[in-house]
Amino acid sequence: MSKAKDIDEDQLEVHAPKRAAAGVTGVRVAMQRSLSLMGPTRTARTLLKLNQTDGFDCVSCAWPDPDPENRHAAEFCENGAKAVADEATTDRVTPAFFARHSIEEMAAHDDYWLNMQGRITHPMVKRPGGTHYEPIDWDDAYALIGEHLRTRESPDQATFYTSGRASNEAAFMYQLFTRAYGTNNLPDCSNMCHESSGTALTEAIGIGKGSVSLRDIYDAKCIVIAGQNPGTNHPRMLSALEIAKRRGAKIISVNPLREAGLVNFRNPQVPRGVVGKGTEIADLHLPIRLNGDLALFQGIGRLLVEWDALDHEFIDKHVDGFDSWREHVLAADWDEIEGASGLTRDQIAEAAEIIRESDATIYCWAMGLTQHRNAVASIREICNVALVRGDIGKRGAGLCPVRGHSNVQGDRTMGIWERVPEHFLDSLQAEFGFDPPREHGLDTVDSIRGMRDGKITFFMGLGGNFVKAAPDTEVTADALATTEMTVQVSTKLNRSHLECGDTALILPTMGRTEHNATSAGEQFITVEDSMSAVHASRGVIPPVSEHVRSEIAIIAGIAEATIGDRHGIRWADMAEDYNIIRHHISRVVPGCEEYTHNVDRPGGFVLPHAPRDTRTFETSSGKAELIASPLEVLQVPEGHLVLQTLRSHDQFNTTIYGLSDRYRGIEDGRRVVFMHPDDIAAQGFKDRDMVDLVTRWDDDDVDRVAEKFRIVSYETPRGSAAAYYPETNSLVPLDSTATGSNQPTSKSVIVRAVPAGQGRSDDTGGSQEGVGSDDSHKTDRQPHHLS
Ligand SMILES: Nc1nc2c(c(=O)[nH]1)N[C@H]1C(S)=C(S)[C@@H](COP(=O)(O)OP(=O)(O)OC[C@H]3O[C@@H](n4cnc5c(=O)[nH]c(N)nc54)[C@H](O)[C@@H]3O)O[C@H]1N2
Ligand SMILES: Nc1nc2c(c(=O)[nH]1)N[C@H]1C(S)=C(S)[C@@H](COP(=O)(O)OP(=O)(O)OC[C@H]3O[C@@H](n4cnc5c(=O)[nH]c(N)nc54)[C@H](O)[C@@H]3O)O[C@H]1N2
Ligand code: SF4
Ligand SMILES: [Mo]
Repeated sequence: MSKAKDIDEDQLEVHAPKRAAAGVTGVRVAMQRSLSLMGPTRTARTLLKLNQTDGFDCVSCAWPDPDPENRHAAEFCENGAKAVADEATTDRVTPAFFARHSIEEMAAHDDYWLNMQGRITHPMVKRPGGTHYEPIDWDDAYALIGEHLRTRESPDQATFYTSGRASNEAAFMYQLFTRAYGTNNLPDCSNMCHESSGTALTEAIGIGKGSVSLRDIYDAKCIVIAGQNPGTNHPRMLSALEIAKRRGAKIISVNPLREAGLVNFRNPQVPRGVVGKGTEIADLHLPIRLNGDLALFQGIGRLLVEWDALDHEFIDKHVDGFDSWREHVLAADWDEIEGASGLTRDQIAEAAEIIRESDATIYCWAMGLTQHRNAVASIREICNVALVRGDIGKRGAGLCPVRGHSNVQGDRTMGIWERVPEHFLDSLQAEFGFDPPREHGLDTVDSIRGMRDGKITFFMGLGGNFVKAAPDTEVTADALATTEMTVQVSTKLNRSHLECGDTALILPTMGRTEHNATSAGEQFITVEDSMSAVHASRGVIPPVSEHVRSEIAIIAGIAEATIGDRHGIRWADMAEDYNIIRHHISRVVPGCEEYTHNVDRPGGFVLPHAPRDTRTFETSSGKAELIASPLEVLQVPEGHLVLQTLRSHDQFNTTIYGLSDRYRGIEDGRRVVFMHPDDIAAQGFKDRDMVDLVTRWDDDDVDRVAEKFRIVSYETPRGSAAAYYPETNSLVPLDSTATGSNQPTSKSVIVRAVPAGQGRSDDTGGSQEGVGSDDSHKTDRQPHHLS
């Protein structure tokens, strides 16, 4: 009956990596996937409305849309189409499916199989001790949740996670419910994504969001792209880079890997891209060692100071802390910089030279920067360089953290944040007349600790796949299993339905592709992209089943069953007429005055951003803050590698669409570890050998193991390895987080490879060449940093 087979890793094929991204292959793959999952009618109905002003916002990444007058008829990329096909699939997971498959049996399948079963059609419950999910009425489900939440000793025993696909309306209602219930425990995927960016930017410029628009990208003279793989994760960014290139911009790529889209791009939307050679994107590629970015940007800073290539007028007027930063970078040691970055002084000078020549530079970054222990310091260093060049609040220049999930930025704007500012809580209080909790809540990592330690007994996920997205898979799974109740609002089956609490609910929801009518008529939702543009999104196809509900209806149902009309909040009315939610938003959320009106015009509106709009900075000094950070160098013991955990071209986070990481040449398998040929040899292995990956975290003295990975010889700096997320999440220790943001360090896991089968044995240390005695690994085998 099942629609897909589990992955057979023996089918793995390894080809030479591709140099160019997109082109006809991208179009072909997108169409094939769409037709096979959705059929021709749904393919046409959805794709023609994808990212159009009268259609729906792409469910994949947060890259912005061009102005309404400049949109193509096909304003999407291969991976946007795959995401739509994945949601709008015609396959269904029905009560009969759950009757056939016990939880134990489903758990024996892999994540690819789980997702391929299709869309969930009915609310389901697993009762304590149950082996199967059974159908449950919506009202009974709400009552069960309400009963549980009302009988907690403290609201802080519950935690409410959000994944970044939730609409602004759903997010606003969810945080309202959580706070009206009495807790700020609002962890979200952002805690694992751009938390480090938000922290660094708020300290540096007073606002945690990027400062550029799409027009700025077109107008930039130089664009630095660090720790980001746009060809796969933000594919239409390449179209914008192509425009910038044609207008003369220089592009610098900072990445351990030579990612296809950064090297060459064949735009499938223009004939020359389909048939021609495409556009060479990067003018300079810096193959940086993992976690070398702090050193690189200090090196660039040092050269800019030495060359006096600084915007003194801007610094005098707008910048605080310049003198101490200047002293600091002038003292930076070139040997250390070269060692930490793996780059030569000449390479760094070449980059600095391009930045010096440009009077408008944009700095883009993503997970390659945010998921390290010193991530906040590294991003601060990027801000430092941008600020001393005056590259903010002017055309063609600025800071551009490229967001992941399509509405992750909007969810934060709407108050999904365990540490939301006081003024937001004041507005909430003024609007709804209750006293919201003021104490900070728990983020993702602290929620896991809370569950593990028995302090949290209830987990709810508004979307997402918590157990696979979070670090330390086994620890997180055990933590969820200790809870009394887990509630997952989901579209598709995933591991978080199987690693669950005593009572577990699956509440199936409509996706963004589906149109949504209530007794008050057709409804639309709103979203915010990575560049602070907010606009409407209207679904176009019928909901998967008459039994699924919108996220907004589900939140309203749970709220009514839990707190009823305690604060006089009109939950049911909001769920009928989303304009009521938008009116509340307009009075609570800064920058959203006239929200109802502004979101409903083509292209929507752009939220205010003081540094971008007026070069003003809402920091304590009233100026942009330069901060000098000690140059930390990741120390890697002999025989060990730094492992980054990244995305293939055929997945969306924990959702595995297929088995083709086309650009990197990997087909029909996912358990691979990319290594430099010399590292392979030095560790006594050969290409394609099967290994286990082991990491030792001294804090708990536990070896974490991920088994059975094929070694693939790859162009990556020596000492820097790579493997796919989420297969490697079991290696990321829960307590290994970024200083200042508590974000898991998924891009710098210190591992050693051992022959397959030996990872779980007691004494793997001794079997490794170049690794000291057992005593030595207590001090050597974990990441620590020199100051
Ligand atoms: N198709 C698709 N699109 C997506 C997603 C998806 O899974 N699939 N996920 C969405 C989400 S939630 C997010 S957050 C974004 C993620 O978008 P990305 O951040 O592009 O995602 P990753 O695959 O994690 O890639 C990280 C990149 O950083 C590089 N890198 C790793 N470590 C370092 C380092 O220390 N320094 C430098 N300079 N580079 C480094 C890697 O080689 C890789 O190119 O994409 C979003 N879009
Ligand atoms: N090792 C490692 N770990 C990482 C990362 C990494 O790079 N390396 N990246 C981190 C990052 S950047 C992120 S953002 C997180 C992602 O963490 P999450 O956001 O938690 O994970 P996703 O895989 O995006 O969630 C997929 C699930 O969302 C549900 N879903 C899809 N669409 C909808 C919808 O419209 N509504 C609802 N209610 N549910 C829906 C489906 O059931 C699907 O199974 O993972 C983080 N974890
Ligand atoms: S770039 Fe991102 S938002 Fe745009 S179509 Fe592609 S996946 Fe969707
Ligand atoms: Mo993300």
